[in-house]
Amino acid sequence: MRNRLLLRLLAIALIGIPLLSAAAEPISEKPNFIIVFADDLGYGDLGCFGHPTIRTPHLDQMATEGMKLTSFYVAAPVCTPSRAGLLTGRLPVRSGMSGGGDKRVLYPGDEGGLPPEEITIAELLQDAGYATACIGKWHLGDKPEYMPNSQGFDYFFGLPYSNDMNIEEGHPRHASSMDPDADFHWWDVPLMRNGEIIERPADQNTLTRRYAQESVSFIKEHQDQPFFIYLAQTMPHVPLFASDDFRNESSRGRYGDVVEEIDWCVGEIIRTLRETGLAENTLVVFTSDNGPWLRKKFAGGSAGLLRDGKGSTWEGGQREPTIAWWPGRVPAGTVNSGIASTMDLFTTAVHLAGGKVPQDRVIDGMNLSELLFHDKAGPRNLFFYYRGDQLCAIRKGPWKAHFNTWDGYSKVPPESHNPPLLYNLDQDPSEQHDIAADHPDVVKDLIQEAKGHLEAVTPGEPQYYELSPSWQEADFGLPSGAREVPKRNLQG
Ligand SMILES: [Ca+2]
Repeated sequence: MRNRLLLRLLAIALIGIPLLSAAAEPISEKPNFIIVFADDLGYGDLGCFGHPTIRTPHLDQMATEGMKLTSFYVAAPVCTPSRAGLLTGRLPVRSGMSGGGDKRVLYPGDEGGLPPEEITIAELLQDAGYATACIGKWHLGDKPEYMPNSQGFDYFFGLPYSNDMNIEEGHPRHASSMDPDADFHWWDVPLMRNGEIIERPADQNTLTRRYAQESVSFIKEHQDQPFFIYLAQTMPHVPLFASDDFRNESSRGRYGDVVEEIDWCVGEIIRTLRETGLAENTLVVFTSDNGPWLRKKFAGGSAGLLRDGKGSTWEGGQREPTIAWWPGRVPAGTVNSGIASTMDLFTTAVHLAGGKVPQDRVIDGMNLSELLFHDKAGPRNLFFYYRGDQLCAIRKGPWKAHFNTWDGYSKVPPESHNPPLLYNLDQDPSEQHDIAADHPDVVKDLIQEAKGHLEAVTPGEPQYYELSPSWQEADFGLPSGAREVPKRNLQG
């Protein structure tokens, strides 16, 4: 950083006085990017998003110094497709990473993974001269050709998949994952550094602390070049583990302990950015990969005022508590309700790094610079909600139409809606009052948008599931129950 600053000052001195006025213009050097991606954290689980007892002072401070985004969506309501969407800037259905039928996420040993021909944000930033690190949970294929080091990351430290996988015999999956006194030996999950397994089973009590240490080290080691850190926290996905300093400290129980340690981890990163003088040249975005896993009861989080949680295309499944921080660039203390998505982080980062998004494929991401740096509405007016490879709902401005509804993990069977349910999310963020009958023109418009979208989308070759039958039909069947809804799946 100091070298880069010196170079800039030297350049100004050599070229002459007229350029001095340009020094006040947006910084021309490449900013650093850090994306902190919690796992299964709900919209209502942070102090600054309204949780009454979970203490998140560092995230709250980030929000005070930066921006809260209150209509920020992930690309899918479960782990694998959500991650694919963020890293590729594309709806997961395009890369064959959406899930479908009964299979929503990848499992250890699966043949498929994020296809190498997909272009990740890390690959584009690597090409632009960035040092790139993936710290935390991957979950986009555990064969070497799909792992982070093959997808644009110079460095990887973390787990190849979820922390509740590879459960040992004799520990019933659902019950054991909710046990606040769970033993990490119950899950035979490997901890890896680049291609090597360095610990198995991973001592999950220490993961959040070690992710913080790894992030801090990476920042310090790469302060003289631009860097990108994708810090995908393992938790608060169950099972829940916290280190000694945080265990039994939160009145919210183990879930609170875990979120408070993640908050501490973010605080360590911010502190390091300040100490190294990099704060004014680093965009940090905190969000979550999907909503809270409500089925896990006390071990799952809260979507606050939003309906349902993980696994569902109700708002609680995909709208995430999001904070953007970049002192001097993201206006302090702002709250922006513009529609935005993790896929937009791809496009925004590539733009800020001086790169170009790929032209040979559809990119769903949009550049959020106006929203983030000028607190404007932003470019996105539409959002498509997929469950697996099925389009279930669409948002346009404040309006959201549901064609299929299906609670994330409940035993209530799925329902198709013709006409679709219609909600005004500005006035009814909890999706309680269907007003389709009062707004036939809006309903008609949203049906047209959905049809147009489906006609234009080409699903990628499925990587770990069978494509739903409706994709093979010429007419996608909206708006009706014609789109076949796969059977209930309680896995995550
Ligand atoms: Ca998740």
